[in-house]
Amino acid sequence: MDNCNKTLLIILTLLITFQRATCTQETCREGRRNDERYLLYDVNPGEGFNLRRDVYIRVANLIRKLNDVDNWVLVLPPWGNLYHWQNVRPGLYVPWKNFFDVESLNKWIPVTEFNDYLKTEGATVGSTYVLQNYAEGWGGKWEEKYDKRPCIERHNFEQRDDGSWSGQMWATKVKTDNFTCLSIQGQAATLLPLIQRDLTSRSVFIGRAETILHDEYGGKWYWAARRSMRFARHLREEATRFRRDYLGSDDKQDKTEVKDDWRDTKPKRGAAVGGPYIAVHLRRKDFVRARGDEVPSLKKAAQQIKKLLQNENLTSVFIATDAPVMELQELESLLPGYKVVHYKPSTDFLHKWGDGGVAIVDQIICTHARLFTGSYESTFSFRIQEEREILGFEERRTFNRLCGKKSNCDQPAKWRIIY
Ligand SMILES: Nc1nc2c(ncn2[C@@H]2O[C@H](COP(=O)(O)OP(=O)(O)O)[C@@H](O)[C@H]2O)c(=O)[nH]1
Ligand SMILES: [Mg+2]
Repeated sequence: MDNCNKTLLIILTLLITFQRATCTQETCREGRRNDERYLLYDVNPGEGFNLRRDVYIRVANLIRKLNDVDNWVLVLPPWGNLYHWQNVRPGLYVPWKNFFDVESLNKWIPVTEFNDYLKTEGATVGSTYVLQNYAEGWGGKWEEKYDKRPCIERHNFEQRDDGSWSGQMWATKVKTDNFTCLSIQGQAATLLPLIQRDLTSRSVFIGRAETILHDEYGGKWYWAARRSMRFARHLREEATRFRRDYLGSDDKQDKTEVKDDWRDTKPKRGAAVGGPYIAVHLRRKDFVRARGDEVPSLKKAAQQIKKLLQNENLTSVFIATDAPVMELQELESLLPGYKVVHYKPSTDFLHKWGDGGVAIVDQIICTHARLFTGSYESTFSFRIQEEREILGFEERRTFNRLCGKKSNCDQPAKWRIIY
């Protein structure tokens, strides 16, 4: 090699090194490494926002394990069309950055939005697996297994003349080379050999991912993935303003300040005090029918709220609820002499962030209360309890729920944070 070529080579190497060293999550993706592979997943359309957050943790920790040897990126399934979100137009899907701090997620596993995936990979996926249970059931004996089986439920993929398949993924028509319905019983890691052996596909889509269980519910990795799921800044700021203006609550006084990076945030149990209000998550709508005796009447709810306020020596109660306005007004009338606070978004906020954004602001406000009480078996309430564990509240101020018919009802299980 002559000197001129040598110099050129050195300059080129330097350029490449420099680009690697200075890239951010987004720019890296454009000059991505060739061995980078993508895992896409989705959840049964009937499932709500807060179970979906739980499924994210299962899949995130699958990526973590895959990345012991490979280089996988998780594609975040767009949000939309959820049963409860009536103000979000059907057919409209929104990215995770509307609700979550994606940089924070990236500190646990590499993630990318579906839109960005489409830009770099196009509307194609190597292999698609739609998960399902075994048609014949468990067979009485629990073993981890999966098998290719005929599809039990209807799906929206069809085979094309060239043998490949085409189907809808979040309102985008996507081509996939292989399509399989996979009966499975097991946890996220049960899928490891399946994905690791699929060497021909650069990308894999897992449908109905809620079918797999957690590898380790409530363990160290569970909590790491959970802590990485910080809400988007604009939602946190909206909640902060509301707490300050209507509830006399701020992080410094409430001792709920957190570090910029969730990995540095490890408060001691009991360090968090919370704002001068109690918060109630009063789940109504479908729960009134489906959870019958476990859901209190409004009168019973008001009695329990009064008691909690008296115990805490407080006069303000924040109500997060999916109840119709009439029910909320009735509850308010049952609490005379107390300050009943409810978050109502501006039209602008609702237009921008939809019902999902409003629900998150409600959750953040509940998270910062002196004491929280939730609703029986509501994932919306469970996620608030987890957020309070992350902030370092005393257990007795977090793991509570309103009783229905039976006044001395069982209280929620305590899923304590682990670092
Ligand atoms: N804004 C607001 N929405 C709520 C509240 N409770 C329930 N919702 C709505 O109803 C949905 C509840 O569904 P999900 O997340 O599945 O929780 P779960 O059904 O209670 O386990 C939420 O995603 C919200 O859209 C609340 O207190 N405030
Ligand atoms: Mg639900």
